[in-house]
Amino acid sequence: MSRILIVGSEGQIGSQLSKALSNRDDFDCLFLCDIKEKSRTDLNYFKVDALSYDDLKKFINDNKINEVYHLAAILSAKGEKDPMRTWNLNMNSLFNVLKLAKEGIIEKVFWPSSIAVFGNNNPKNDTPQFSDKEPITSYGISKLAGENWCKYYNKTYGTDIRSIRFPGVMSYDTLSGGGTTDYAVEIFHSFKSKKKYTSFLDRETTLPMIYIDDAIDGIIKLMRASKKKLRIQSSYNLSSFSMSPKMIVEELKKIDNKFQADYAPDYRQTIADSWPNTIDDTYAREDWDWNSKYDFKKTINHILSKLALI
Ligand code: AKB
Repeated sequence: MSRILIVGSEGQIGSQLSKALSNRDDFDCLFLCDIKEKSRTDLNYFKVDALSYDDLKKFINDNKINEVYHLAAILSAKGEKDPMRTWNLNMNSLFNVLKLAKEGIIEKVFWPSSIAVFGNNNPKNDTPQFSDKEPITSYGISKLAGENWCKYYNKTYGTDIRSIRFPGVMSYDTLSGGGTTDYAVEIFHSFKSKKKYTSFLDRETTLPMIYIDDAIDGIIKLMRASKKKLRIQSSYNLSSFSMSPKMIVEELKKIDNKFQADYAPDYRQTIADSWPNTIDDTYAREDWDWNSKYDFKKTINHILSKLALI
């Protein structure tokens, strides 16, 4: 049975993954860690710096952890404010986890990559698994390098590192914090507080997105899949639906026609323009039965009901 550690448990994905895992009974023990003093949850939380190999190793050894979900990262937009800090955190924390896997201290790792690995030279629609990758952000460069290192460790040292290239994740309670797709979470909070929302992406900018419940489901499915079936050793393309800021505004106006939004694209527009519009996720569907449950409308309705807005 697994003894699980979520590194970066207080972030957008970590906070929901810890809830989802704590409701399951197919593992022995769940530990959460992050660099914050306290967790927002009442789960088994510890402050551990993933950049310290010694601290991480001690924590993992002391608690006999064998499965790690390494989610700590600086995202695309925030990453551009300090590209070297982004590279340092994203890569060196991953190297620490990879090293522990190589040493046989941990048996299985999940690590998220992103559509940010793509750049301007791949097809924008149904971007294939093996398309060109010329990321334009420090975050994207770190995710692409990380993917290649995961593949290298799996092939060279026989480790079991699994990964998904996430689209923008839509959630309702934890903001993603520093992403180019954050508008899709922020807008609901403006709507709730009856404030006008100014989108930092233009109205028609269409990006691949996924609802948090589907994202969590994808992680758990991939981690529970048979290793023999996994053809992708780097990171799996994953798709759910695609949408633009205008599409959300139209849905919100149907509920309250006084809701106002305008558009003031900033540096994040260039990042969004370099990313795919839609993703081809055939490998994920074939290898581990990936199928999303939430389309655009269902996602909007779920978020609105979670925020008690409908
Ligand atoms: C971001 O916008 O940086 C992230 C991502 C797509 O990886 N949400």
